[in-house]
Amino acid sequence: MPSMLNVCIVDFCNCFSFDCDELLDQNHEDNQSMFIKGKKGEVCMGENLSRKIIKNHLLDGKIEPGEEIALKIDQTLTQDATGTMVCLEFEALGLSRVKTELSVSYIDHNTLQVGFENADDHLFLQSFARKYGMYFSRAGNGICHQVHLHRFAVPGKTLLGSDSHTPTCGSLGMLAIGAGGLNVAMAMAGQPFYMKMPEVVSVVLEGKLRPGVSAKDIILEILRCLTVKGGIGMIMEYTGPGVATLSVPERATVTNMGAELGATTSIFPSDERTFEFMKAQGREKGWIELKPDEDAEYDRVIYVNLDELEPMVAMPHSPDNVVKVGDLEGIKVDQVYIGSCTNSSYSDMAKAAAILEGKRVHPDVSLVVAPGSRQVFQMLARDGIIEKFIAAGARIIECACGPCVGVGQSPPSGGVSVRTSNRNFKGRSGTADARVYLASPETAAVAAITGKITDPRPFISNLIEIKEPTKYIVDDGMIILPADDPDRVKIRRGPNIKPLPLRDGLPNRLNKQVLLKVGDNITTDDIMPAGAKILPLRSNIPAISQYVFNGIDPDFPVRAQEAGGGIIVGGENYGQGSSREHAAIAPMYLGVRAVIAKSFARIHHDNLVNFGILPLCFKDKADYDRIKQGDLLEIDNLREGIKKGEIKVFNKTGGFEFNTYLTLSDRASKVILDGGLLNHIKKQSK
Ligand code: MIC
Ligand code: SF4
Repeated sequence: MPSMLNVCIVDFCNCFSFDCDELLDQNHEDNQSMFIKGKKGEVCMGENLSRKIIKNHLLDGKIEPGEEIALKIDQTLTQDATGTMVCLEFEALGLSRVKTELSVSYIDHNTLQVGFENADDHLFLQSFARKYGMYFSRAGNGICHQVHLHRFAVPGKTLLGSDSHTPTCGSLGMLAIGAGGLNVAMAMAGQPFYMKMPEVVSVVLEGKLRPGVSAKDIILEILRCLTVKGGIGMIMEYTGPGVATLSVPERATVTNMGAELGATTSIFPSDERTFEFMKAQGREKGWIELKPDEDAEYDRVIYVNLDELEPMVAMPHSPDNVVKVGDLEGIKVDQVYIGSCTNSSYSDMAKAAAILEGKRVHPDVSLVVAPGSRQVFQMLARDGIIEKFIAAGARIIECACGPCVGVGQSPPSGGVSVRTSNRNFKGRSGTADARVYLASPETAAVAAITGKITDPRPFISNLIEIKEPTKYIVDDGMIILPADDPDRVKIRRGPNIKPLPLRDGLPNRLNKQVLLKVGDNITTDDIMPAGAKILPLRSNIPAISQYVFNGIDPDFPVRAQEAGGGIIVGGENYGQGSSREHAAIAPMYLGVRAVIAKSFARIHHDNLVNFGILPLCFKDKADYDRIKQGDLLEIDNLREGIKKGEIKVFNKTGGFEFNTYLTLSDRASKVILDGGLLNHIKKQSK
C-alpha cells in the first residue's frame, strides 16, 4: 500500500465494503497529520443538505437508509445515445407533453455521422423535443453535463438524467441522479423516481490544494481509497473549509466522478462560490443559499486533506487503480486527450494551454483537445487560448463526448493514452489492447510535451492566475425551445429507429443454461459496448443485441439465441459504469431471464428489473465458485420466491442446490412479475 493516505475514513457502522480498520491504522502510521473526529452518539441533531432536498421532494416512503423512497423530479436530462429509447418509452406512456419543470434533450455522444443513423436519430430527437415540450440542445452545443451545469442547474432542485454522470450538477447544490432511460421517461411523465434511501456520507475537505494539484486529484484519491464499489448506496456530501476553495467547475469534476465510486450522487452546498458562478452565467436570480445545518448528522464521515494531496493517476483498466503520478514517471505516452464531461471547463482548458504555450507536442504523441461546451469553445477562441493549442500542435475536435466513449481518436495498437476523462475500462477507447490512464489536465498537458507520464508541478509556474471567468459568453442560440403548436410537429423517424421490444411476464419455472460466467466489476461497457461502430445502433435493439458481450465473448448472442435464452452469472458490482439500459434491453431481447451475481451496481440493477430480468444475489458468495458456464439451472415456484425475496436454484448439472435473494421493494417485485415496467403499467391501466 502506498504511503500517502490523504483520505481518512471514520466508519459509524460495521458494514462498509472495505476494511476500514486497516485504513485507519495506515492513516496513523503513514500520515501524522491525519486525524479522526466524531463518535457514534455524538450530539448531532441537524439535517444534512441531501436529506433537506430529499425531504422537500418526498412523495412517499421513509427517509431511512435502505428504505424505498419516491421522489418528485423537477428536471430531466437525456442524451442522444440513451435518448431515443427514452422517447420511445415516453411515447408508449401515451402522454402529449412532458410534465416536469424542465426536460432537456442533448445531442453530444455520437456526432460522428458516418452513416445516416446518427443524423436520423438527431432529427428524431429534435422533432420529439419540439412536440413533447423539451428543450433541445443541438449537436455542437456541448456535452450534456457541462451545458446543463452552465445553463440549467438550480440549487435545491432534483435532476434525473439518462446518463450516469448526471451527478455533475450536484456541484451546484442540486440532487442530480443518473438512471436508466425508462426511469427518466417516467419522470418526464410526472411520475416519481423510486430509489432506496442512500446513506449520506460527509466528505470533509480540509485545507487547500497546492499548485499543480487539481480537483481531479481529489476524486482520484477518494477512488483509490474507496474503490469503484465504495460509494454504492451512498450520497457523497462535500463539507468542510476546503469546499470554499473550489470553484463550481472544480466541484463538478469531483461530483462527476462520484459516479465511478458507484455513489447514488454527490453534492456540494450552494454558497458564495455558487453565486459567483451563477452570476457569471447571468443566472444569479436562480441562486439560493443551501447548506447543511451546523450540527448536521451523517451516516459516515470521511476527511480529505487537500494540503497533502499530490497529482494522481488512475492506471488501466479501472478508475480506482490509482497511484501518484510520481510513481509512474517515465511511462511512454502515444496519445493525450484533454476534454470530456469531467475536465473541460474554461480553466481546465486554459491551464492546459498555458502549459503548452511556446512548446510543441512531442513527436510521438497525438494531442486531442475537445472543449466541453460551445460556450467554453467560444471563450477559448476569443481569449486566444485555442491559438495556443493550435500552435503547440494539438488536434482540436468538436465539443462532444467523442474519444471518451470510443467515438473517434482511438489510440494505436497497444498504445498508451493519458486522458482527462473518467473511465478507462478495457476497450472503451475503441482499441482493445490500449492502456488508458486518467489524470488532471495539468498532468495530461505535460505528458503531451514530454511524451512521458511526468509530475506536472515543475511545469506550472504560469498557472497561478488562471481562474474561471467572472462573466461567460451567454448565447443559448443552439438550444431550441418546445413548439407552441405541438400538434403540427411531425416526428421524423428514420429507418434505423425500431420499436422497443417487450417481453411477457415471468414464467413460474425456469430451466435455463448458464450462458456466461464473468468476474467482478463487469461494466455496462462490457455487457453492451459503445464506440463508433456500435453506438449508431442504439435505436435498433435487434441490431445492437448482436454485440452483447462483444469484447468478452463475441459468440454470446448466437449462443444465447440458439439456447433459447438463459442465465448470466456475475461477481461483485455487476453492471457498474454507464446507465445505458441497452445493457438490459439487448440481453432481454436475446432471451436472458436472470443474472445471478454477488452484488449489483444500482442503475443496472434497476434497468434489469425494468426489463423483466431477475437480479438474483448469491446468499453464500462461495456458491459462485461452484457454478460453471454451461451448467443447467432450474428454478421452481419463481413467482412465490419473488414475493418472499428468496429463491432456491437447483444446479442440475452439478447436482446441488443453492440459495439466492432479491433486494426488491413490493413495488419492484410486482414490476418484475409482470415482465418489466412497461408491461406493469399497461396491466395497471387495464
Ligand atoms: C458513458 O460515459 O459511459 C456514457 C456513454 O455517457 C453512458 C451513457 C450511455 O451509455 O449512453 C453513461 O455514463 O451513462
Ligand atoms: Fe460523454 Fe464521456 Fe461524459 Fe459519458 S463520461 S457523458 S461519454 S464525456
